[in-house]
Formats: sequence, structure tokens, C-alpha cells
Amino acid sequence: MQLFNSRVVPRLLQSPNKINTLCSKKSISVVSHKLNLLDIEKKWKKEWAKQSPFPANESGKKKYVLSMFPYPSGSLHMGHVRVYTISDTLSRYYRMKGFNVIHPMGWDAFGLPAENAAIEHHISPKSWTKSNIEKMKHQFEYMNVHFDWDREIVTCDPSYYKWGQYLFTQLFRKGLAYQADALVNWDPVDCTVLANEQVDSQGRSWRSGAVVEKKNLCQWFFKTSDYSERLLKDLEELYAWPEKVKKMQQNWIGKSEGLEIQFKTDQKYTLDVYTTRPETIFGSAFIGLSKSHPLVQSEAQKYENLSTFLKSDDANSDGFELPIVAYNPLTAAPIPVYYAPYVVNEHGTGAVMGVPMHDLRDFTFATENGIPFPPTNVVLPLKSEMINNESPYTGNGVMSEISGEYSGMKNKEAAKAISKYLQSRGIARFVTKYRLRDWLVSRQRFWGTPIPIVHCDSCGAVPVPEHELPVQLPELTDIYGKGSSPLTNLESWVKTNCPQCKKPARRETDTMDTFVDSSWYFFRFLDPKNKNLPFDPKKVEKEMPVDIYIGGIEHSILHLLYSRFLSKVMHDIGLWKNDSLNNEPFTRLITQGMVHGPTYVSQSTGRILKPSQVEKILGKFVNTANPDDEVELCYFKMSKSKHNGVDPISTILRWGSDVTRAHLLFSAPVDGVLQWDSTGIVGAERWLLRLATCVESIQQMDQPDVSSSSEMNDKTLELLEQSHDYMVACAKNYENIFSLNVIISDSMKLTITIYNCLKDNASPKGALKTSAEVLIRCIAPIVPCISSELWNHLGHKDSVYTSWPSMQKPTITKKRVSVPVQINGKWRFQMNIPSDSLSENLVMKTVLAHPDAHRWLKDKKVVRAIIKPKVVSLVVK
Ligand code: ANZ
Ligand code: ZN
Repeated sequence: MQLFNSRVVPRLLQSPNKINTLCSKKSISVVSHKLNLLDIEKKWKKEWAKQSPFPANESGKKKYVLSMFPYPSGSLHMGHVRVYTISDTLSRYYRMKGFNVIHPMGWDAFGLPAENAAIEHHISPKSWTKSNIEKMKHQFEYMNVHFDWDREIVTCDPSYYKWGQYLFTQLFRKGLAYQADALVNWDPVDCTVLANEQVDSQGRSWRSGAVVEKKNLCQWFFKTSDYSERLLKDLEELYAWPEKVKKMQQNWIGKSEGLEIQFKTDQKYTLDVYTTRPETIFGSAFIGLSKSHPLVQSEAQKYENLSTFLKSDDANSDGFELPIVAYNPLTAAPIPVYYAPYVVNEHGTGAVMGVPMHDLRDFTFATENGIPFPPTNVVLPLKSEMINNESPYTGNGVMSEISGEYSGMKNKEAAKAISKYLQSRGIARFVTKYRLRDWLVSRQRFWGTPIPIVHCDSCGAVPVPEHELPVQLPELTDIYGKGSSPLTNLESWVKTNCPQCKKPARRETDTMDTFVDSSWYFFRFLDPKNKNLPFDPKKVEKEMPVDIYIGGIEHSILHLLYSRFLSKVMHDIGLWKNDSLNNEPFTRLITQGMVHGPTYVSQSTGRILKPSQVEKILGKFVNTANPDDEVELCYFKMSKSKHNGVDPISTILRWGSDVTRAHLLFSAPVDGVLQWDSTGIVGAERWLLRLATCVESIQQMDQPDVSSSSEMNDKTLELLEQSHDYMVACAKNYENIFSLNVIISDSMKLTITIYNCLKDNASPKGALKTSAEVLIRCIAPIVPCISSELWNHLGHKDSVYTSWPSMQKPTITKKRVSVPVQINGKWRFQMNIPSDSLSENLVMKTVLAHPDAHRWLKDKKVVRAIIKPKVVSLVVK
């Protein structure tokens, strides 16, 4: 294959091949040949289809590199290309380093889009999903990512979901999967239940955007709450996770330690409040109850105006005073009791003691509802100027005069003493609360793993026995209607017999949340074809935990928390063990940043314009339809609605996968936002072409490959030194992962150095070749095709991936140093002297031989010479 245009390459070789430092610096013009990167790619893809470029390495140390598997939507987007380029690059690097790399890929194939597409187009979700998988696999080929396809998993395949069902029955038997009535989030558009986490802060569905309603339905749960403490504590094991992700998990689990205190009332009830600040009890001005607090509910039965009030708009911050008086257990002061909308049902006891002087929410509520409270602090800041009566004081300090026998104590000590006292009276207890709720796993949808339960009138919920698994989804080509799963209407599927008493019974028609499928797939990757167990514990114990897990920051909470939970549960059930990391599944987590696309925003309307509606005039973007309307170029997350998506496949078809990969990695650190700039991609291409030019020129030098250090001038030594340091830095940056972009900028620098050395025609072939070889091998993980091609060009028959480069640091770091020469205290000229020889004799010889010496010395005599490493000073007369 003709890879170089022969018209151009010889130009670089016109200068004599003999090493001659004195030869005139012949400059070469920038070589503008056309190396066909796309042809090179075709060639190597064909080659690798026949034979893998990676040396077999069963005995190497394992390295499990995992990127989050995708939902098969049908097309890879830039975010996918980014994450899979990172994992592919790392897996290639570790292969070169001699590791036995596991780099699997599969499909998170259940879920709503397939079902919605099926409803819309009357096709089966199975065939829709299957054809999407085919398309995306093809796109992976374009990207040139190398996965262990023999480990491929498709979660909608019965051979996979059988084991999800098996896990469900195991959890059920341990009491970790249970059914309960729950006030659930109901998405009225998608007609399904959502987990709390799938409802955003404005109460809208994460998927359809509809305002979520509350419905009381019988649902399946996993008892994640049993694992709250372990999930929290074991975050400490995860030293190689980003701090911010650990913090998010910690907040999600939301541990809070406090006191439950009983308040007596003027009626038969007592009210338990939950507080983390018991010492502020002296300032409690009211009791606030949540909407579903039993007292609020029972009062609503009695008073119609309360029940109407409760049904009114949720956004209302008004409270409702109940006809009940509570008594402060320490001071016996009577305090009013309110329904308070800001008190949430799920936290604590759903009842708070409101302390307006020390808590902002209490302050706002009391002020807005006209609840009286004296403007006196219970806790005084140590510096009195910090008191501001406009807002509550939430810090620490000393107990004020209104706190009786506790006044003068530090508030934390007072809190302890008060807790102790209230406990001794039997009206308080210490409690630890977690925000983490049980995981609602059932969904009223068709396209998911059927929950393997049979409902029997006599035996209740009975798990399907293992030998009857999988409970297979029926083949449906037409999914009509929403609301309940189409399974409910399929009598033939629903009707069955009870596994226990054999009487007629009904199958559960809910399917599992797809987060269940994605919470253990990385175990199955290690033993994907096992027919007897979800996985062989021996294999898993050898290869878990995942060494590097790469994925989007948007999965920082749920997916990772659920995966951690199931890993621990599977350990407790006895399916695997890994004590070194407390059964945590992921040693290191890399969260890659978003990809943002160029977005054109009209300055006059604020609307987003399509690129075709924008033109650049005199360096400014304007709206084509209205040239007075200036347009600002911004970067936002790529999306259809913003007209800023860039199709990765057409980019690859135009520039080739090597160039696309290099540009992607170069444009931002791994965890940073990547602003996709299509105009910049040419820089990556230029770099690779320049490197190719250098290699070709080196190869055509008519010299032996090996050169001894005695032949080397400063420039060459510098080149070798730079190459060595570059190689060391590359390895560090690959291990660090976040700075893959630095590898490319360093590689560009080294390419320029090699190019300049060639231009200067001052370095021996051996040295240039060594540098080029180091460079090519260091970038092989990023640009597989061009590096393989150039490696061949340098005369190597083996694969570029055979090993990571090694080279000695040149022993003479620098042969000569530049030293200023002063004559009678004034700087006169610089001269080069050997750095290791400061003998007076040699230095003086060099000074006198210098072309400038004559001008300054003329016939004067040197009376004294002071020779220091950094300066030569002569006194002359
Ligand atoms: C009195 C008090 C005084 C409070 C003070 C705070 C500051 P965490 O750490 O999040 O658990 N609280 C308790 N249950 C609540 C509920 N269901 N809805 C809303 N707020 C609730 O916070 C515990 C604190 O949040 C509790 O301590 C309680 O207010 C409030 F100067 O009690 B505190
Ligand atoms: Zn039965």
C-alpha cells in the first residue's frame, strides 16, 4: 500500500546523511504529504480481525478495566465514545505492561425506550433491542475499541436474567426482598412507579418530566436500609474514589444521630420529636408535625377544615394549628402544636420541636405563622457580636441564662447532660437515623426481568423454585396500552400453580427496576456462560474487585450504591468473598466529564439556533435570517433540542478513529468537561502526519541504526534525555488516568524535537530511531492503527503492543554548558565549555580561542582569571 507520497518524503533526506555538526543548517520546508490515515486503518482492522495484536498473557497479573455498559439506544454518542476511548486506551496500556487485562462489554438492554418504541411502532421490544445492539457493535468497530466480546452480556437475554431472578429469590428467602404497601411516586405520563431517586427536586419524573403523583400501591422492595451503616463505613475503604462521589454517597445515606424526646400534651397523646440539638429545648416555641403524622391524620378525620387544608396545594408553606397543647418536658411551658409542611414524613419521627432562635426553617415557620417566641438565645456565641436577631444562631457556644441549671455550660456538654437526664426520666432515647430508604424495585412494565414470585391464596408469595427459572417473558409483538404491565392482561402467562401447594395461583406481573440488572453485571462478566450459578466464586474471587471502573458522574449515587449493596448481599449469601476491600466491587472509580457541543444562542431572543441558521461575519456570529441579531457561541451538554450534537461516527469516517481518539483525549483532562471543537481536530491529524514524516525520514537515513554516545552532540543528548523522561511521564500519566491529555501534549512536543533534530541533520539515526520507537510505543494505546503502521516502518515485525518501551537515561546529561565571560567586571560574551572540565588550563584555552576574545583582549594581558562553574572572570591590563 502506498502510504507516503514519494514526491515529498525525499526532501527531508536531501541533506547529507553523514553526521556533521558543522554542516550548514539546511532548513527543510514543512512537508505537506498526504499519508492516508484511513487506508492505514482499514489495513490494520483487517489484520486484527485475523490475529489479535495482543500477546497472550494468561499468567500476567489481572487488571479488570471496566466501563459502564450502555443502553442499546441504537447509536453511540460522543459521551459513549469518550468513555470507551478511555477504557480502551487504559486496557491497551496495561496489556503492554504485561497485565492480564479483562475488558468486557455488554448491554443494559431492558428498559423503557424499547417498550415505548414497541408501543409506537408495533414491533417487539426484543427485536428492536437486538437490532440496536447490532448497530452499536458495528459502531464500536469504527471506533476501534477492543473488547473481550466472548464475555458479552445482554441483560434482556434469559441466560442473564435467570440469574437476576435467582438473586431475587435468594434475597426473598433472607427477608431482604419484601412486599409492602407504599405511597409511591406515580408518573402519569409513562404510567409507572418511580423510585424516590428518579424524582427530581421539583417533583418531576427524571424520564418524562411529568409532575409525579402519589399513589398507594403494593410494591417490592430490597432492604437497602439494613446495609446503611456498612455502605457508609466502607466508603473509607475506597481511597481511590473521587472525594466528591464519596461525599454524595455519604449524603445520600444521610446518617444522623440524635435524641427522640417525648412531649406530653393536654390530651391522651404524647408526641415524640426527633432532634439533633436537645440542648435547644429551652427555646422550643412549637411542635411541628408532618402531613402523614398519625395525629395530623386523626385530627383531619375530626375537622373538615384541616382535611381541606391538607388537600390544598403542597407548595403552601402555611401551617395549621391543632387544638392540642404540648408541654416542654424541662420547663413545663405550654407550646402549640402545628401541622407544618416543611416537616417531612420520612425523616425521624415526622415531628420536630421548633426552635426559631436556632434553626432557620423553624424561624421562618414561626414568623410566617405568627407563633410567638422570645428573642432570647439558648446558646450564645462566644463572641457576642455574632448575634443577629434577624436570623437564628446555628453555631456552638455557651448556654444562656434561660437554660436553668445548664446555663454557663458549653452547649455540647449541656446536650449530653440534658440527654442523660431525659433518658433517666424515661422520656428520651438515643437513635441513629439514615436517610437511605429501602430500594423500590418493582415496575409495572413489560420490558424488564419478571419478578420470580407466585401469589397463592393459601401460601402467600412463594418464590419460583430454582429449577423453574428463568421465568421467561412471553414473546409479544404488540404492546398495547400503558398503565399496568401488559403481562397482567396475558391470562395464559399469569395463570400458574403454586410451587408449594400446587393449587392454582397467579404469577407476579411486576418486573424489576433495570438498576437491578446493572448492579451485578460485572460479576457475570467474569463467568458469563455459567449454567449452574450466577458465577463461579473461585473465578470471581480471583478477578474481583474491578480495578478501574469508568463512567459518568450521573451514576455517582444510585448505580454505585446499588452495586455496592448487591456486592455485599451476595457476599453475605455466600456467593463470593473479598475481605481485602470489605466486599466492595470497585477499587478505583474514574468519573469522566461531560461532552459539551458548540451551541448558538441568539442574543435578542435567547433562543438556540441551528448551526445552519448562523454565519460568521467579520469574526462575529450572526443570525442568517437577521444579521442584526448577534449570536453567542456557548457550550452545553450535547442534545437534540440544543442542535449541538456531533455524530461521532461521521467524525470517525472523516478523520479516522486514531485522529478522533487523540482529539477526544487531548481536548480535556478525563474528568473535565470536554468542549467538542470540530475545528481543532485537524491539530491531531497534523501531529500524526508529522510523526509519520519523521519516521519515514529516519528510516531512509543511510546509517547504521546503532550509534555510540561519543557521536552525540548536545542536541542529540537532549533528545534522548527528553525521550527518556517522556516515557517515564507517560507511564505515570496512564496510571494517573486523569491526565491522559498530557500524554498527547508531551507526545506532540517530542515529535517536534525529533523533527527539529532531523531538520538540523545533526543526530545519528540510532538516536532518532530510539526516540521514535519510544514515542510510537507510548502512544500505541491511544492511536492503535498509525502506531502499528509506523512500528512496522521502523522495521519491526512484531506487534507494537508486545511490550512497554524501556530505555536508559543517557549517562551524560549534557556535554557542554554555556558560561558568561566577564572582562574587568563587564559581561562580554558567552562561551561553551565541557560541563565536567573546569581545569584552568582548558578553560583559558577555550576563552582565548573564542572568536570574540580577540576583540576584547586585543594585546592586553590577562593578569588574573577566576573560574567558577557559572562564570569566568578575567582581569586584564
Ligand atoms: C431542634 C433543633 C434545634 C434542630 C436546632 C436543629 C437545630 P438531620 O441532621 O438532617 O437528621 N428534623 C427532625 N425531623 C425532621 C423532619 N421529619 N422533617 C424536617 N426536619 C426534621 O436533622 C435533624 C434536625 O432536623 C432535627 O434537630 C430537627 O430539628 C429537624 F437549633 O430539632 B432539630
Ligand atoms: Zn400454595
